This record gives sequence, C-alpha cells and structure tokens, in this order.
Amino acid sequence: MQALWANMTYEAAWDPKMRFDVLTLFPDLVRQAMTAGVVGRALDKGRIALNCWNPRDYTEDNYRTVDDRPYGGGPGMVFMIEPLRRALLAARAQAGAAPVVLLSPQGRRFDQNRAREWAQLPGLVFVCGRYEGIDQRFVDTYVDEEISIGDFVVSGGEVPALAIMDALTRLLPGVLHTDASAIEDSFMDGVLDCPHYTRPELADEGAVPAVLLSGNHAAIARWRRQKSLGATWLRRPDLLGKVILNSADRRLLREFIDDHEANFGVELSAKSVVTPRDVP
Ligand code: 9D3
Repeated sequence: MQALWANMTYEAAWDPKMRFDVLTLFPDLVRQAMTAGVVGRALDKGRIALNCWNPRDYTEDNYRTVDDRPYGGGPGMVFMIEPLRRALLAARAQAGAAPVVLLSPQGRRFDQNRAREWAQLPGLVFVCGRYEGIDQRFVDTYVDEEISIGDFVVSGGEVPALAIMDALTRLLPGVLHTDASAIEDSFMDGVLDCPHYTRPELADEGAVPAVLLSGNHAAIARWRRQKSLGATWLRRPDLLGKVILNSADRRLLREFIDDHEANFGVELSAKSVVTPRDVP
C-alpha cells in the first residue's frame, strides 16, 4: 500500500501528462494517425492526451459553414473567425493557459530546438489551417506562435501538427523503448545519422562493412562518426555551420573529405558552403 502510494506520487511529480488540443476540420485523421507506433503507445500509457475540436461543430448556420470568400477578391476561400473562436474557447476552458500554435506556411520553421523547448510545457493548442488561410483577426488576437514545418506545400495544418506532436512525444521521459534511442536522438542531432546494417552478413546486394563485425568498439564508433560527419558535409553542409566539432571530429571529417576528393575530385557544388578550407 505504502509502496503503491509512493510510486504514484513519484510518477505524478516526474512524468506529468502532456496535453495536446487540436482544432481541426479532420479530427478522425488526427486521432487515427496518433494511434500508430511510439505515439500510439504514449497515448495508451497516458503520457500524452489528445483532444480534437472541430470548428464545424461550432457553426450556427444550417450548412455548418466554416469558410467564406476573401475580402478584396482573389482565388480560394478563407477560414471564418467565428467557428474558430468558439472552438478555441471550448478548448481553452479545458486546456488552461497552454500556448496557441497556428500551423501555417507563413510561420517560423519548426526544428529540434523548438521541440526540446515545447516538450517541457504541460500542453499546447494547435490550430490547423485549411483553405488559403484563416482570418487574420484570429491570428492577431489568439495565436502565440505561427509555425511551418518546411518550405514545401501541404494541404492543411493537420500533417504538420502530427509531425510536431510526434517530435514532442518522443522527447517525453519513458516514451522511447530504449533510453539509448532517446540519448542517441539528442546526442546525434546537429549532424546526420550513420548507415545501419543487420543480418544477413552477406546479402545478394553486398556485404556488411567489415569494421562493424570486428568487435573493435572504438573503431566502430570512429567509423560511424566519420560516416555521420561525411554525409552531413555532402548533403547538409548548412548543418556543419551550426555545430561545434572537436579536434577528433575535424580529423575524421578531413580524412573523409580527402578520400572523397581523391575518388571523385574537387567539384564546385552546393556543398562548398562549407569548403574543406573551413574545416581547420
Ligand atoms: C498561394 C499561397 N499558399 C501559401 C503558400 C496557399 C496555401 C497553401 C497551403 C495556404 C495554406 C496551405 C496549407 N498548408 C498549411 O496549412 C501548412 C504548411 C505547409 O503547407 N507547409 C509547411 N508547413 C505548414 S504548416 C501549415
């Protein structure tokens, strides 16, 4: 009895449930997507809670209208303010002071730093836009942060909201299957991950790199780090401008670049944003 009580207070103190409220015209899509995989298990375990609010349920006309034509003319439709406001007030009555995040192509770019910051909050309210956009008076009055997930166009805020809730959920204590995965996520970020291999040792498509079978853990760690740094230099040179590399990292990357240039020559390409000369 005593142990059970102690255990419950411990969990309440250290693993408070994170609450997601989502304003969306497609609540079934959002709920369904949240049942899969790591996020689905976090919901089952009670580490997160999900509440969807459909602005269409907060309309007052017979047609349940949520969009109308833009003042000033132009193509497409605009999400009306009243159904959104009523849905938000209903959500807020339960969600308390949680920040209101609008998913929008005009937002600041979401990244892992923002994920780490938001994962500390007790909850967030996500507003999923549809149509050409939502009435600006709603944004000006109720929205704390306007966020995009990248420079490409999707049809609405639902998929971006799902991506963000997934990113936050995997940062919560006790969500990932192994602590090692959580540590690796944070340890590795800043550079790209290395390649992975599993059985069989020899497939029709080729052999597993010998170093991974060597049992030499220091050599394996060096090989993986070099693959990570090399892939980052080749594909995401922008990231190398943001991370601080120690002398061992710089040596591994310089060796990778020398090998690469010996094999493929020095090409003038986008990756030259960080040239070999910038790697001391
Ligand atoms: C013609 C102007 N378009 C804006 C770039 C119209 C428009 C396209 C797609 C307006 C809204 C949308 C729906 N997209 C989102 O709501 C959205 C989004 C995205 O499209 N890309 C990346 N992140 C996000 S967050 C929300």
